[in-house]
Formats: sequence, structure tokens, C-alpha cells
Amino acid sequence: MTLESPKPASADAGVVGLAVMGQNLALNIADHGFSVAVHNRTTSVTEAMLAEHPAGTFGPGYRGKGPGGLVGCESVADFVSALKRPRVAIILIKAGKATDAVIDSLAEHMEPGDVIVDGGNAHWDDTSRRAEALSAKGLRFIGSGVSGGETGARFGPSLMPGGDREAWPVLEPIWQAIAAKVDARTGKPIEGAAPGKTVDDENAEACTAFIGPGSAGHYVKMVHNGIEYADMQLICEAYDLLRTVLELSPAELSDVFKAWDDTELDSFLIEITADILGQVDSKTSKPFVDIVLDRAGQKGTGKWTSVASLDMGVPAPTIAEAVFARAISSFKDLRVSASEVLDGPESPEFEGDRAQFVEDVRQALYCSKICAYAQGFGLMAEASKENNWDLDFAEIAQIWRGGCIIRAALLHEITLAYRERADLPNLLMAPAFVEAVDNAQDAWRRVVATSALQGVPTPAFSSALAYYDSLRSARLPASLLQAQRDYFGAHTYERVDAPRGEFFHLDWPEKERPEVQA
Ligand code: 2AM
Repeated sequence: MTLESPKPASADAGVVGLAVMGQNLALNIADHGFSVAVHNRTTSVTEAMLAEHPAGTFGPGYRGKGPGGLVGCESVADFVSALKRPRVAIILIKAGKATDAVIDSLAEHMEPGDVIVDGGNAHWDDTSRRAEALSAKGLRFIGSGVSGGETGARFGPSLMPGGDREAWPVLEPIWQAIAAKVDARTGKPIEGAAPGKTVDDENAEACTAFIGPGSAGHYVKMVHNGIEYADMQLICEAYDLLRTVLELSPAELSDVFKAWDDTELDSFLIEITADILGQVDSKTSKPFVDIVLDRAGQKGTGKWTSVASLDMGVPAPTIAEAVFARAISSFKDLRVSASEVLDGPESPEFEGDRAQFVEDVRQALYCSKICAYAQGFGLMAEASKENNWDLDFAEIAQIWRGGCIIRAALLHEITLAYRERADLPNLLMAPAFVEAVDNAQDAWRRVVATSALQGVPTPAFSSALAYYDSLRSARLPASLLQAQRDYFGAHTYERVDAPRGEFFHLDWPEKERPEVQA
């Protein structure tokens, strides 16, 4: 099969980069009645996609309303000329230099007013740079977070677009159409999208909204991933505690997680955890979770979130601990040799109430999860202030309720909390969460104490609890710390009884240690 030159100005939008995400997003767009130009550097990939998806197997054609909506384009010039104006070119390329190469080649052929959308996992610094460079050429740039993996891309992702606000009305109809849908009344995802079959429900709310200028969209997507790291690690710690302390089998734990999915923990990650724990390895008949090597990989977005929090001095310890937990897991050989040398506690048999412990772990998971979200939203709040993004947190929580990996009932509660008070100083201070954590904190503390006594590592649970306790401490030992800094480095201190911003220093080596105002 060879590609014919496309009819000029025949496509509503275009997708460049036809790896899994690009193909699925293009098919999703076509399903919603748009005609989509598709292009890939290696033409055989474009040809294979068209061969695999002939007209009538997806899109309006599937519903008998017309031909399939894909227009294959061999060259970038063909691709650009195939687009109706203002042109919308969506790129889904491996983040990094390749994205710049593709943007440059598109920019060569595009005209002022045309729109380039980067749907890859770009670092937000790169997005800022690209937005500026393109705007100088009169082109409009949108950096959009796309979450939900390949199934999300195909049948409804969560979409976090940011950048040129004037380009949004051009992209909005497409993004609204293809995004995941939730029921506005309950906040629960509406399932049922399939090839050629879209969600038609009068209560459907699309999981997308314009996030803010510049790199706001990619920043918010990065924080989403940071929260995802924490969420996954917390679930793993809950599993590990119940398995180690109560000696529950993976099959039994699958039932525990299934039951938890009917509580306030209701989420995609809990659901897949129950499914994974029930899986048996076909080769060995052992629980699948036991034959997977305990070394976790990472692509870097959790690290970016942690680095951003360190750079800004905003605490996100549970997210960072989740990244470190993956790091320590990767030192498998070191851990194996250390396990032969380093002893843990005697590990006395658990003598408490077993059912109570299961419930305690559930409550600990819920509280810790709220803390991880509080950290993520705290980070976004600070970034919003610093960059003048004017982020709308109710809207961000709202578009995370469906399509993305962290979709969860909790996000509906967070949406409501920010709708009630947009300038909430910290998520934990929303009345609903004040009460929820207060009711569960005894259980949470018992779990962290048990993990320490039994030697089960729970970096995320423990750091979340420390975050909560630090946050609710009107006075921290930082007074002593600042005194130490003044002692050895003359770094000065403020007094509790003097206005903020007035600094003092104690002349420590002097016998009388006089205080001087700095
Ligand atoms: P390819 O099929 O020609 O390799 C994910 O890697 C996607 O990014 C693929 O569609 C890949 O195209 C594309 N890609 C990677 N590097 C690229 C580059 N420098 N220019 C254009 N596309 C690139």
C-alpha cells in the first residue's frame, strides 16, 4: 500500500507520531466524527496503521455514517496542507530532542494562527521554551498532559492542556469530545466507549479544561504523575503490611482490596491491585506477584515532581519517598546481601485483632493518600503563585476523576472541597478531610507503630503521618535548628516577640553573649 497525496484542507486535525499513544488518540478523535490526518517519520508505520484500521472499523464509518476518518500523509508538507485552517497538529512523540525536531519541521510549513499541540510527556521547562519560540513565529502552542495510557488515549483520557489561551477554542471541541467522561452528579467515570461508539449521556462532564498559560498543563500533568507514584507506593505498603504481619495470601489480599474498592478508597489503582493479586502465574501456578522481580522502574516524572518541590522549598515528602522507594528497590543485589547481615526486630507474632488491623491499614491508606494529594496540590498552589497561572484546583481535581491512572472517588471529594473554598490553604484543612483524618488517625498511628515494631518498611505511610503532624504543629523544633545555624554560621534568627523580618544574632563567643540586631 502506498500513500496518495491527500486532498488539501480536508482534515479537521492531525496527529504526528504514530506509536501506540498517537494511533490510539487519532482513532479516538476519528470516532468522534473528525477527519484526522496522520503522519509518522517512518512511512511504513502510517501505512500499517491505515491497513489495520480500514474505513468502517472505527469512527463514524463504523456507525454507517460515512467513510473512516484517517488521512495518511507521507511527508510533513502533505500533512500540513491536508489540514483545514486554523490548522491543529497534535504531536505524540517521545519527549526530548525528537519533539523539537518535529516542531521545527511543522513550523516550517505552518502559518501564523496555526496550532501545535504537544501531547507528549514533556518537561514543563521545555514546554515554556517551545511556547516562547513558537509565539515569536506567530504560531500557537499548547502543551497538554495526556493521562490514561493506551486505553485512555483510545477511549477517553484525562487531558490537561495549557499554553496559548487563544488557541484553546480551536482545540476545545476535539479535546472535549475525546476526553473521558464522568457523571456530573456522582463524579464517577462513565464507561462504555468502544470503536465508533461514543459516550452520549446528558450528565457527562468531560475530563478536560484549559489549565493555564505557558507550561501550566504539563506542570499539572507532572504533579499528577507524582501523586500517582505516592498512591501506588502507599497501596504496596498496605499490601506488604497485611502480607507480612497477618500472613495473608495474595488471593486473600485480592479479596481485601476488592472489598476496599467499595469504600472511600474506590479507585482504578485499588481495582487493578485486587485483579493483580488474584492472578496466578501460568508457568509455575504461583501467585503472579511472587514471580515478578521486585525491582521497580521509573521514567522520571515522579523525580521531576520531587525536584520541583525541592527547588521551590514546598514539602512533598510522600511523593519523594515513593521515588526513593523505587530507587531502593532497584538495588536488588545489595538488598539481598544486606539481608544476610542486617537483622530486624524479633518480629513477635501479631497478637492484636486481625480484622481490626485490616481496617486500621485501610484507614491508614486513606489518610496517607489524602496527605499525598495535599502535597501535590500544595506544590501546584505555589507554582501557580510563582508563575501567575491562576490554577483552578476544583477544575483540576474534576478532570482527574476519570480517564487517568489516579482516578478515584477521593477526587470527587477534593473537587467539592475546592468548589466550597477555592483558596483552601491546605487540602487537609477542608472540613470534610479534617473530620475524616481525625476519625482515622488513631488507626493510622497504630499501623505506623506496628510497621516500625515489626520492621516492615513503610516510607510513604510514615512520611505522610510526619507531614500531617508537622503541619498541625504550631511550634516546631526549627527554633533550635535556627539557633544552631546562628551559633556556627551567624545565620541570624527572628524573635517570637519581634516583628517578622527583623533579624538578630547572638555573639556566641563573647562571655556575655550579647544580642545584636542584624
Ligand atoms: P518512528 O516510527 O519513525 O520511529 C515514538 O517514538 C514516536 O516518535 C514514533 O512515532 C517515532 O517515529 C517518533 N519519533 C522519534 N524520533 C523522531 C524524530 N526525530 N522525528 C520524528 N519522529 C520521531
